[in-house]
Amino acid sequence: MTSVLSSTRLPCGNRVLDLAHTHVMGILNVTPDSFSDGGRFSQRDAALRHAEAMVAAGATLIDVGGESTRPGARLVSPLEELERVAPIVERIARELDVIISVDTSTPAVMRETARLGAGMINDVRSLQRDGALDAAAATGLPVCLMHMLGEPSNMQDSPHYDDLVGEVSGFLAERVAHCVAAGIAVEKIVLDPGFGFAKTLQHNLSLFKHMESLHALGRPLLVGVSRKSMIGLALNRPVGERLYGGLALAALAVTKGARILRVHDVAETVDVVRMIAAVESAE
Ligand code: 9MG
Repeated sequence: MTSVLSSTRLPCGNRVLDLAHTHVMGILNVTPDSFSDGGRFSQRDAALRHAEAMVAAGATLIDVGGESTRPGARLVSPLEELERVAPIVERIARELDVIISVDTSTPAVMRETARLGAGMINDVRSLQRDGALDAAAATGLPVCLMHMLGEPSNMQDSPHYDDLVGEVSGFLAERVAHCVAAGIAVEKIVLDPGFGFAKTLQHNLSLFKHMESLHALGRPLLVGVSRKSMIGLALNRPVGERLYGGLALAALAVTKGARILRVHDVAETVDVVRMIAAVESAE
């Protein structure tokens, strides 16, 4: 397995993530349609129960997001996003033993959720929104920078690359430089190729195949492919039938050195990670 990390310890608020091995990050979407069978309070209870189940299944991080990043998704206001995310972050921080990652590009959400106990910022826009670099730096939290071109509303409009891996790597290297200039220590940065973001099926497959090239950037990699259309298109499967394809990619990602897997199906993915670890640790 490939590893060029100078340190494997990633401080995430009041917890430390040991990146010597791969972790599973459970996805917790708190958009209005995610837990839709009741009023706001029962939706929050349902979200908390789902987080609790993912932690029991072995997730060491929970990624809480209040804005959909699917292709064509509409933007929500900072206030609406904060109202969705903040109460859940606060309750998870109080009630569960897990690192909370907040999936946001919004400076006010970064600042407030850090105050409430979040341990990581996961920004699909790589801190490119006005004020995001400064807000993330002020929290002192680690950040996940992801490759995407454009916005979720237009990113799938004929994406084109002359040198896919070189351009993804160059983009991430440039974002790392901006972070460091803004006062975010390089040791606090996690990188993500951004599968499904501004990429065709062939782009996604090729980037996955050559993922190891991104280790040259010297930072841990997070991979998110769970239930995504690259599985649907490769196997001709609707979203409800993408588990086995996703687990195959999870296993491949681990062997290619990914340190965090962002997934819906936590228990199944934890088994994949543990099984690989059992083989790796054999004589
Ligand atoms: C929020 N979100 C959806 N897909 C994602 C992915 O692949 N990586 C990261 N970091 N975040 C994602």
